[in-house]
Amino acid sequence: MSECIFCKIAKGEIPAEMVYENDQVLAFRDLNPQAPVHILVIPRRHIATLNDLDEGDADLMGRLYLAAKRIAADEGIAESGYRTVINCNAGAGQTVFHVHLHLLGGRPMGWPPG
Ligand code: DGP
Repeated sequence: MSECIFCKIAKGEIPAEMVYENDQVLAFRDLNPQAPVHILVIPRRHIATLNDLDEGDADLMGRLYLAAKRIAADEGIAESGYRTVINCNAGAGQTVFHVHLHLLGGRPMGWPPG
């Protein structure tokens, strides 16, 4: 998707503070952090929303979570605790239509989320 901002970050066309990359997944710091640690983990391939996943994406989605686990350890929040969130569609707060997992930590988290 040539207009997708996260595709542009994945291609290096827009700068981002990268914290992790592999052949399928990359992770960078959120531009508008909601916690001391706020990192977005995304697939390199464009998938607009969770609604667009199919059976063939099961391994890829597992890889997003494995990357999040690794980054949480690197960021020093694995033991204190962290939250992972994927917003799906506007009603849930999705503003960038390229699947991304928010990894948030470094402060106490309330529940339920807003
Ligand atoms: P969501 O609301 O779930 O779609 O989250 C989108 C997040 O993406 C939001 O927290 C802000 C972040 N974001 C938007 N544009 C950019 C950008 O150009 N660079 C970075 N690093 N983050 C961005």
